[in-house]
Amino acid sequence: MPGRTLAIGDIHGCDFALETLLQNVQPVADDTVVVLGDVVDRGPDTRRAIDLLLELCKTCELKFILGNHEEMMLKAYHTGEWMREWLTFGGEETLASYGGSFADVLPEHFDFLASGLNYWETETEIFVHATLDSGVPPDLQTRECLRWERLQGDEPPHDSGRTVICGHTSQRSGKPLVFDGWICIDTWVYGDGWLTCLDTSAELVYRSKQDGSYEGPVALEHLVSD
Ligand SMILES: [Mn+2]
Repeated sequence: MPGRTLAIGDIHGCDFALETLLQNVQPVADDTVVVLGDVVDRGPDTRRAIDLLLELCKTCELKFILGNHEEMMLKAYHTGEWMREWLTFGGEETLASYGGSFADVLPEHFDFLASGLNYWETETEIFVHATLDSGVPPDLQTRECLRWERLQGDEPPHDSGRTVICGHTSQRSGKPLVFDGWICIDTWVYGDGWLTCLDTSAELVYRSKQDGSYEGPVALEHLVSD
């Protein structure tokens, strides 16, 4: 039996939500976990969230997609550009989790962030942080589209016929946004929402909160936003 494909939405430093989710979903060697980006910033412990993902790499296949927050952090680190913006949009919490400065960030954590993909695809899905231009193949998308643009909810399905699984546009309902050809699973864990994991073929949702709350698995169709 083939393994599961498990997409996880924006983690934003919510280490305990991630730990709770992984303890319940229990990825095994045949599973592929797709982390949709924005692992860093805003929440209380980015350092520990990345440690948990590095640990997870030893258990199963992990695909990490780069979010706009990782893009900001890497740009601030390498060039000094965007530093003010990044610190304002949650970078301050990230640095605090390491001890206060870039010098405290572990080299293997930078390596992990730098390994981030623009997107990842299967026969049936395209996984991306923010959104895609429906008429353009994934490898020709702009970085603005891949990591920055907000999902409006009325985009046409992608020309490839594959379902786009994305994060970035936080759903304050705490529920995935589902419409024809699209599933957004950024469900606002750093706010008052949930961290969502979607088993894409079974269409099952597992979700957790930073306070350790957990629900799942629940059928995706029972959870969709209004
Ligand atoms: Mn984002």
